[in-house]
Amino acid sequence: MGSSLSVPTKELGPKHYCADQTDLEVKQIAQHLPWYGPEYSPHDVPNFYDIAGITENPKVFRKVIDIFVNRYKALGDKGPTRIAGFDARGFIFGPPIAAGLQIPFIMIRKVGKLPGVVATSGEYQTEYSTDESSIRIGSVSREDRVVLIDDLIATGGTALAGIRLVEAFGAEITEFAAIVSLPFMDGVKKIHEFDNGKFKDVSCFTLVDSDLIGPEMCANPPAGTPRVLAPEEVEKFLG
Ligand code: HSX
Repeated sequence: MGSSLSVPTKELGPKHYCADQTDLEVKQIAQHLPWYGPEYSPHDVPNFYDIAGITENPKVFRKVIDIFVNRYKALGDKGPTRIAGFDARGFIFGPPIAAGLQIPFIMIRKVGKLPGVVATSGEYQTEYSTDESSIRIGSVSREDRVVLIDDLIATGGTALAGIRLVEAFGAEITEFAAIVSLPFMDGVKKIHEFDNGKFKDVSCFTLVDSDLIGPEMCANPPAGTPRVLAPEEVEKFLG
């Protein structure tokens, strides 16, 4: 059974929303988002936010899912008919939200992974890579209303690619949502300003601003700790 948990929302600009960062639930979720510096992260970014801090805590994970489920339940008849998750970490949050709403979950996959006939976005830049996304023909139709979900929005490149793809199917976009936002990277602006404002009416909602995740959440091990271990080295490392 889900809860009725919801968090107050603030409007940052037209169609740009975030959870109230002073809300205690939001603060608690932020306390489950450790970050790693470049030496201990898979990418060369100053702060790599690790949503494993949420998924490894069932109560907090549940809260995050409930917040999104209740946000979209509240739309009633106008609520989404599909949740679309981004490869890969949108695949962690999307399915339980879709299951909670009893609607299908669909995959926005990196190119070259899906079977069948696929629509692809073309290449785009993200915070740290060049990617290309795809959706299988048949997973979404022009009758659908779609929420797109990812773990994090930085430059907005990934979100924009997904929005362009879903729009190509003729579906209505209910919202793009992410758990973490890096506000200084202006990802939502990129979405709203694309192609002379073609997606200016796409609602964007994020739960936790990176500003709320302070230095105390740095999870780097002591300097000099090896970054990668072979299986036979693990036992000795653990001591
Ligand atoms: C990360 O980059 C996240 O999981 C998102 O999928 C993506 C966000 O970056 P950006 O496209 O907003 O720059 O891997």
